[in-house]
Amino acid sequence: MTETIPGPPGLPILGNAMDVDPANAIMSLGLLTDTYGPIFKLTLAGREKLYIGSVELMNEICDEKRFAKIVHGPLEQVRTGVADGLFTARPGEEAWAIAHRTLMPAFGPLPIQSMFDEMHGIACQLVVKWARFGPNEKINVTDDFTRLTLDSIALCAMGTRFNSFYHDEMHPFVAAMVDFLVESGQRAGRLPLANYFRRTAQQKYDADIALMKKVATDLIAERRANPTDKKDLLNAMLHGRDPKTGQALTEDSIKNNMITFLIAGHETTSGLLSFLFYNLLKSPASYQAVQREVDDVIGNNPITIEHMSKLPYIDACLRETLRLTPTAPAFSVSIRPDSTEESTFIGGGRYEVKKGQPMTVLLPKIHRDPLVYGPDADEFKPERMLPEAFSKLPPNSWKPFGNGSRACIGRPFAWQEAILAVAMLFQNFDFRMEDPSYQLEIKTTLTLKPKDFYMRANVRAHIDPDYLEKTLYVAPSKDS
Ligand code: FDE
Repeated sequence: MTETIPGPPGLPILGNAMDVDPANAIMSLGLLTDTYGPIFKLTLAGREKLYIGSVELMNEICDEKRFAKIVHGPLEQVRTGVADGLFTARPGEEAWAIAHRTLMPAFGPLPIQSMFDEMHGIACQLVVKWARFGPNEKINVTDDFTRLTLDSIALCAMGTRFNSFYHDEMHPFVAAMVDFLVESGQRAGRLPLANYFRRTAQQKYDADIALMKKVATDLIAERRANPTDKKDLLNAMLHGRDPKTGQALTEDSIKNNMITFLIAGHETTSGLLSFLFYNLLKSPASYQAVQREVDDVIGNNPITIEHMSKLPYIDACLRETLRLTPTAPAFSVSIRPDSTEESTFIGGGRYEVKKGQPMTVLLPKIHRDPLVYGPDADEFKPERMLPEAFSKLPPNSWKPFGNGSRACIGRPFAWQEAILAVAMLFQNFDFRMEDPSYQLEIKTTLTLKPKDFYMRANVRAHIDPDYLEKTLYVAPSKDS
């Protein structure tokens, strides 16, 4: 039997705009699930949209034979900046297929492993900074992880140093990007005419896009002027050929994807590391288990690529963090555009979905479905993500990297970067919360981050105070 999909009553013209907190869209949508159930509808910017909050429905709509990614809402606005780049391309756009096939190999397991030394070098800058800070300096956690992840993607994928650790201010790309993402989210909630009349906001939006384009254009020009044979992403963009059609990426596609990788390649990983430290500082048993694992597996030895696959507890903590706070918190699908059906039914025939109607999965809700994760679904328990338990999770119940052909291309990159950072930081420091009574607040800029989260770091007692100086600055003698 078909059922009417529930939802809050809307207002004329505005629809349900007042039901979503623009500063915290995903979290306020999650709250609506508590009232209306695992599927509900909202009319936003004149369009009826569905929201999904249970694994049962999620599992059905992850079927790529029936459904495909749809670009709408904030993502549609992000296209103003990066058009048909990988993240924002609509299904069927040729530029996506060409870029996807051309760039996949640059993010395969071997190239990622070959980035280890550069990732390690950037992580060393973070370790030195916090060691020099000493135990009393207040660490702005998300800012320093943003420096780490932005500098890592810029160096490993594009061969350039942003040197964010040597500046008080973040690289100008970051401010332009954050403002661009926030404004994209807000524009999506306004009617087109309302955007047209906001001239100052429009000028700022255009200026932010221009700045990001300039960063990308300069990086491309620099590489063209100083060619290398490094097998990195930028060279794959400039010189790679689509294995299927033999085509190269167009100039526009190169720029759009440079910006896409700079954005996607750091925001989400920075949030992941920040939430991880929050979780560990709130759960002493897990904190100690991470510490023990690092001491047992690595001890005081230099960290190497071989260690990366030998830290299952850190792995589980990262997975559990992305379960509770998936830093890319939603994605949307709809009936495949090449389908001949005008509508279809989900939920055992209960709910009718129309062609072109977006269904947005609310990952923080999916990931806390009590039918899968039990009554303690809201708690941080990395044990449920250890390899054996993880492999037994039902399909599509943990999807922080998205779905199918449109899933995250940067996953192995982000994973190696995160494990390395956690291992190095725990090898060298003891951490504590700056304010032990800190209550988690989430800041949304399309991605999630903890708000106003600070901690302090002491170099661990058994570490020789001169150790960092020696290991980092005394060059090995030529014959050693
Ligand atoms: C993608 C992605 C996704 C999907 C979305 C949709 O569907 O809409 C997701 C969910 C994600 N991603 C997530 C994430 C998380 C983390 C940590 C990350 N991510 C990281 C990273 C890094 C890098 C480099 C990246 N990332 C990138 C990327 C890209 C390019 C994309 C698009 C893909 C295609 O092809 O489409 C993504 N990513 Fe991520």
